[in-house]
Amino acid sequence: TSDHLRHVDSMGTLPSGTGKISYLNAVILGDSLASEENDLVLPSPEFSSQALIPSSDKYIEMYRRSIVDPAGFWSEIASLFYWKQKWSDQVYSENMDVRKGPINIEWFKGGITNVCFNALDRNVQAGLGAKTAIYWEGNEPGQDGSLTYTDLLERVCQLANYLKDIGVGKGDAVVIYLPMLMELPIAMLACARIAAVHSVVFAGFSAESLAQRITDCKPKAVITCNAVCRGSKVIHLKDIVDTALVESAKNGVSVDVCLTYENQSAMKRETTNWMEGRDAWWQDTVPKFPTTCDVEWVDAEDPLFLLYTSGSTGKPKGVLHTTGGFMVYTATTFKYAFDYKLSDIYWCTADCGWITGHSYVTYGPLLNGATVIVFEGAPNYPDPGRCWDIVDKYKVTLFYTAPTLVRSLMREGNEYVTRYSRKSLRVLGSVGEPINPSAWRWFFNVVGDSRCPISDTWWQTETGGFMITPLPGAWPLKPGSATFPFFGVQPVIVDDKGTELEGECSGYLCVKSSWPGAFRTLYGDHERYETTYFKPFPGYYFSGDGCSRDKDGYHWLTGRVDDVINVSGHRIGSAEVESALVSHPQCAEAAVVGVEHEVKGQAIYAFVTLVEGVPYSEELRKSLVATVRNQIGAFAAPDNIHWAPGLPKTRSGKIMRRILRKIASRQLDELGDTSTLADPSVVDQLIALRDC
Ligand code: 6R9
Repeated sequence: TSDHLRHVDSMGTLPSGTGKISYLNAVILGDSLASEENDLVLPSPEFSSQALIPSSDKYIEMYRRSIVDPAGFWSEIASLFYWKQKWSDQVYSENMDVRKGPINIEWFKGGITNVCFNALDRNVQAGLGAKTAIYWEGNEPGQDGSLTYTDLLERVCQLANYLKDIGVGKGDAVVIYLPMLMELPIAMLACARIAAVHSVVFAGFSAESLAQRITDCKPKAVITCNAVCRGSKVIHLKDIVDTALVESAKNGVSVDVCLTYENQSAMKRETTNWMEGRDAWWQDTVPKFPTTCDVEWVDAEDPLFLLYTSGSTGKPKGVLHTTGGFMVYTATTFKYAFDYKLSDIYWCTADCGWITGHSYVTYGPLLNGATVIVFEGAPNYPDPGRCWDIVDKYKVTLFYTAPTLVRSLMREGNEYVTRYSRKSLRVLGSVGEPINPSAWRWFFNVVGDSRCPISDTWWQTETGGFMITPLPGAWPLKPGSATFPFFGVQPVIVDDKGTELEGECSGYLCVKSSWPGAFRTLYGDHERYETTYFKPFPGYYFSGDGCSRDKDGYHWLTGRVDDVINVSGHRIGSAEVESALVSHPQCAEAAVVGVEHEVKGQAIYAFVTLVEGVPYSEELRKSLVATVRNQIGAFAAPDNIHWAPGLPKTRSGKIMRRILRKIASRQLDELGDTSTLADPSVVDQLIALRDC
């Protein structure tokens, strides 16, 4: 058995109080406030008694089984889904060790199924046809809509038929560039139904970023809408797509069809730029197709979708997820981490442009037959009470969001929260970055009225679903800790040399052996997949995150250890921002680091060296920031441009980001050894220019 399991076993007596955890400071949910002194928050007996996993004993029993017998554990769960044909006797096969040959992960191979069928047809057949699948809430309060499972199935079938009609078939890519309209999950599911591979691009990405992704995956069609309102701004998405398609055509990738939804509240069709022959209005074409559509049955290992994400170097990576494992894993993690019941109303504030919106707006919840809220607007529009207004309006029971949103609403004061009832809330969730204990406490005490457990879910685009997460009802929580691994997940913490650390420790977070939701490759670049994730610590999947484990076995994520910056929960590669900056004609060189930010978690801080003879100016600063906005998207714009006559480099020419991080965060007494720099005097020059 694994070390982790031994570790869990050694605490097997929880929560009776005879285990390793000291209960001196424990509070029972609902009994009193979680505060600085009370660092353990126990689920209330009422919550635990109704929970799917009511005790740590039950967790330990299931966890043990999942590690000792993964094939048995996961095939029992997978049998709850519809398979046209069962998988082969070998439930999974894996090689996660680069020393033993190519990395290869397969789950339920030979099994024939379809994720859309399981999310929609199966639920309708089970009698959920009249249940609300999606409540849609628009940008303006009062704009709303809803679809039952039967409605959703019909809409998905119409679009699937349309896509087939224009020639999209099994294995073809479709790029989706849509805001949070119901049409976004509809488009994802329609692709899944006909075995097309969707690649959703977050609608905050620039034309250039969109073009880059289109060029990489060569879609048969792009699905978009003409415009969207975000808060009080109107954004012309179709124009962005038009520009991107011109750009990708220059790279030799031309797209034949651009299906455009007319988002009437934002823009009328008459004012929308149009290319005859290529562009089609969704409303004019899709509803003409039949409301039933045969399912394209696929192998469990056939691709389901591609999602581009940022790495520490180079261009964005196309993370590829396949069908069977992703389906089983997202549905199961959703069910247990939120203690899901059929009567729940679930709201995840993430956009479907990110992995959270794939796994936990669309697939995980709908596979469980859940009612999901899709919110198009901004959480602080028309005022910072909007989220709680929506919670009361739809009687939301499960609310899943990001620490950056919690912190930004916390700053607005409790009044915006307490004026709403929120009594429907049952479980809260957090994702995207470590949640700091003070934000955790505010979320717990103020939003959840000290009643609702918080599932702080650690996972990644690459992992497909939750990896380390509380199961509400099972474990006492610690504010700021993601607690323990999900079933079947074996996290290990290693040192520089890749040696597994035991007990209380801190190091690099890796995972030993595969889980069904794991990504299978980076699209078109299996070598980069192996190099980035499996070579740093042979034998393990390397997450890129730092982590410590405390004396009670709780996991505490400490942030990225590579050059990925996490701004408001969005992953941004420093190399991408640097390459945008150096594309500016007056920029000679740039180095980008993350600095702590009160609301966003991290902010982008850029050191910029100008072309010889170009003077610093406010105007130039603005134009550099605009370049990043245009090339990546507004969310990646640097908060700071620090003029740099030179950058600190080693004699071999490597930029020492460690030093830049210290200068950026004003920790000048912690610069460390600068003697190995090719020119140590650049450090003093940078310090002198820090407030210019
Ligand atoms: C799901 C998602 C992944 C990175 C990951 C880590 C950070 C996400 C976290 C968390 C601490 C949590 N992260 N959830 N850190 N606690 N609960 O966000 O995927 O966009 O790929 O980002 O986000 O640094 O490595 P993705």
